[in-house]
Amino acid sequence: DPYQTDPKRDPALVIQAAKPFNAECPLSQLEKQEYLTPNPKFFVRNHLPVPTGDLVDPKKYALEIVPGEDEKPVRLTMADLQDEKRFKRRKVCAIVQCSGNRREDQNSVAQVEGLTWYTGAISCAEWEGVALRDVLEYVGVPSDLGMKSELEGEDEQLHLQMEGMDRPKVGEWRDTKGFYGASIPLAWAQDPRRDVILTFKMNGEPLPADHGAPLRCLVPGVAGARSVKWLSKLIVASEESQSHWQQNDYKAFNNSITWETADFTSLPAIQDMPVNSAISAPAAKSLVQLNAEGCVEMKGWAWSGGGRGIARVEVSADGHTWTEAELQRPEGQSLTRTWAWTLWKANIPVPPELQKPGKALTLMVKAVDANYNVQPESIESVWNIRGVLCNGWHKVHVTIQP
Ligand code: MTE
Ligand code: MO
Repeated sequence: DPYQTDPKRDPALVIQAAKPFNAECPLSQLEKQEYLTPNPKFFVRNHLPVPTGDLVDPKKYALEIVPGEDEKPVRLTMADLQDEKRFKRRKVCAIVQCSGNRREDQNSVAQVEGLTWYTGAISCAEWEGVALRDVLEYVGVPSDLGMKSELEGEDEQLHLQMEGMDRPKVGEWRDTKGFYGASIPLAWAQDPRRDVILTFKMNGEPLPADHGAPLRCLVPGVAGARSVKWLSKLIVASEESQSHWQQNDYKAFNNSITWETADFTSLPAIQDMPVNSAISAPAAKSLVQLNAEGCVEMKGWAWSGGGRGIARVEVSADGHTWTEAELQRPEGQSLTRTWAWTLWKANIPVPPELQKPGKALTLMVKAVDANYNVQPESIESVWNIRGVLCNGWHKVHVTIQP
């Protein structure tokens, strides 16, 4: 059993698959509205067994960096990376969200393929490490190389490929290149505004095994899949990562495409994520109490990719009249460069005709990001075979306390 060496996990995590281990942040944690998710409650998305042994031993670990085609690889040890005279320490408060978060809502339209995530394939932490751009510059990659390559057009665009140490067995269906891999445009990897970091600390503690120890590349604002854990290699390349997860997964088709008609080469890999939000309290199917003003208290999170902050969060009990929620925005992050989530709460007035014990209520939320992108009303309109990027209005069905 290749999973027997996996780390011990907090029993409060909501397990969606045991081998490989996949579990969401529990609603009991989300409804507390703690800005930083404690490490043991942070959701886990693993495609393979957690690597063990010398490979991940910080004393023996080395990151291999290939600064360009036909260039000699450079190796940096943990001591090199943690040498503060060489690399300035950076801290970034950022969300990781799986592209499949809220997939369960798509299943309610028609069954999709993938883990049945509810609303908890998202968590937020403070990541500490060194800037990827500093490390790339140190190994000789000119700091404007990525940007210049983009200005020359699509064919010339350079990419930063990342490889993990978790490896599928040879011959398994995911054995495209023999490792978990992903890539981002090199221009983003080098852009100081994008805050991409090589991280070895999470919420002030050493990076836990499940989240990529000893070293992870944390890419804020994009699909979780691009934040490669157990990082072994970085490559500056003229093409994207050819891994299964960059090429043949994590793409969102139109809702009439089937597995038979899907052409994965026709769409870009998911990177910056769309605006999304969800209700953390009250829980679905729960009994709710009205307060003296005839309102129900609602709480939740909102987030958008690409650094776009949240402009507005609205809640409703009828889908026609909307009440604005009170926002707890990430401290110190501008609305044009926000990587963390916006937590919200609201007292939502219940229509008088529904203010009766035993009445069924549907509570809903939608968020608007700083670019005025808004969540679509229907789940069906964004439904896709892989169940990714589910960002229709989030709804919970509850009953007024009899
Ligand atoms: N990196 C490696 N090496 N192996 C993986 O399976 N899963 C990715 C990403 N990085 C993965 C990985 C996916 S799909 C997601 S959503 C995030 O890690 C989850 O990060 P977390 O487990 O720290 O929450
Ligand atoms: Mo993911």
